[in-house]
Amino acid sequence: QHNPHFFPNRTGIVHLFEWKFKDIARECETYLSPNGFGGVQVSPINENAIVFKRPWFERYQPISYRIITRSGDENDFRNMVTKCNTVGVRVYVDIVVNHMAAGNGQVNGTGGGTAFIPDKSYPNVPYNETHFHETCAINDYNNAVEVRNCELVGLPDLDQSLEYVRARIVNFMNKLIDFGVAGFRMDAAKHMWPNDLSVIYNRLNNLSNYFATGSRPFIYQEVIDLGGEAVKKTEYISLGAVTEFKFSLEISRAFRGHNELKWLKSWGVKWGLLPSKYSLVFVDNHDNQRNGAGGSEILTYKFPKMYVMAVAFMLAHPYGTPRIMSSFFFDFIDQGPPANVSTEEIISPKILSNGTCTNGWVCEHRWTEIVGMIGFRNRVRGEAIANWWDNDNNAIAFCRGNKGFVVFNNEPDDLQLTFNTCLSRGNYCDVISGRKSGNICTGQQISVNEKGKSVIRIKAQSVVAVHSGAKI
Ligand code: QV4
Ligand code: CA
Repeated sequence: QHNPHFFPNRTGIVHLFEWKFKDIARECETYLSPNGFGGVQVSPINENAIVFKRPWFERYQPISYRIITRSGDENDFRNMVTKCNTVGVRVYVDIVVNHMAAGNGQVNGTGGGTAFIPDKSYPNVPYNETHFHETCAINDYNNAVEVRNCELVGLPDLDQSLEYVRARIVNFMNKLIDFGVAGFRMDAAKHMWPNDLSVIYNRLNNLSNYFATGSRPFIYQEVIDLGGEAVKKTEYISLGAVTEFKFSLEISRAFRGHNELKWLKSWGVKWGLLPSKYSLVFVDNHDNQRNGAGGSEILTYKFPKMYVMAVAFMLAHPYGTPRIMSSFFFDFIDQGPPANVSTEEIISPKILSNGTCTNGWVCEHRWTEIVGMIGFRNRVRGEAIANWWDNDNNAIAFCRGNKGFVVFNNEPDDLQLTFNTCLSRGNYCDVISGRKSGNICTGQQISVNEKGKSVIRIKAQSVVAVHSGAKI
């Protein structure tokens, strides 16, 4: 359950946060597939509580396991999964089964269902109070029993040791597998017992006929472990991959200038990160781009220069399975996705002629630098890091075999040097400042001589990346 099942020569999971299924289907066909992305993570797809002012976080408050949210209904979801698989892009679903919706009295759901919270009654599953742990709050993260059996921010806590609860979860997940999903993000995995998760995962079907016979779902579990708590990320790695929040924090610290880039020479397990195959990596996610888990250190779209460098490093380096955050613009933490003020329907991203998004959507995955590095990662797959260079401070460079070369300059001044690129003689397009278009570069062109050497100028706080797929 550690294999993401990407199609050959594809990589990266894009989290299309709060996107509608119809828009995701179109994005698979028109952008993600042609540009080599591996898959998409969708926001929770099951019926959720309608919360006043429609904050994004209402999607983490389940009312039932019927597929109906502001992203679309079951039919839209199925169509999307079929379309994305057909063009070689996998779908991963965010699964929220640690808890159900909170509230004071009756709560209404996005599919017309209701729940009565004081009785822990969710008739459209159905769950009643016998399916939950006793009410208690999580206050002490040094107490694993409390973390697993009490309530995360007051959300009624399901008891996954019960056969009835396990069966509801397994049936929901198996339905999605049969629709053709490739796997799952397990929300709040820290708050569930590894043994219960193990039973649930083992009862999941093999993947559908879009996959090799006998394929198991890819599972990546949300366990925030920055050290110092009772629950450890290593408790979950035999079950599936784990979201590596230490990666997010350390990479953000480095490219913010709070830790010299030269130290990245030993990036990986030596930094206390999980072994690569267990590690789902990202610069920011939908939580820590707002607050929490690393807080103010985390780089996001709001710091574009440093963010691009960090994402480029993540994609240039072979460690982990990378996930790209694709956000909507926000001014305050709870702000929901762009929506029509009267109908509250989510507004689709509009794509401009230069390929970027508008209508309130950031679409980091469409930034030239980020999509360019997806192409780089696909091209250098399987090639080791070679010829590490650094200036003993905040400029670093390395090759990936003889297929790719990348240099990062996080110094206050531009840098110009002769580098050994490991590449064969010829002209290459920098995939950060532009791309290869026919026989020209829309950005910087890099000439490599017969010795593999090239004089390269890298602006302050930027990256230059070339690979054999962008040779002209
Ligand atoms: C409020 C009070 C509580 C009180 C409760 C009583 O704050 O003290 O007990 O009312 O009813 C929202 C509100 C929160 C509110 C809660 C219940 O923000 O103030 O509690 O609803 O009404 C997201 C948001 C949460 C949000 C939640 C449910 O981040 O703010 O809570 O959705 O809508 C830890 C965990 C980790 C978790 C992370 C945020 O280990 O697992 O916190 N991350 C995942 C998701 C995250 C999501 C959840 C888990 C919950 O990535 O997005 O929380 O599904 O680190
Ligand atoms: Ca729990």
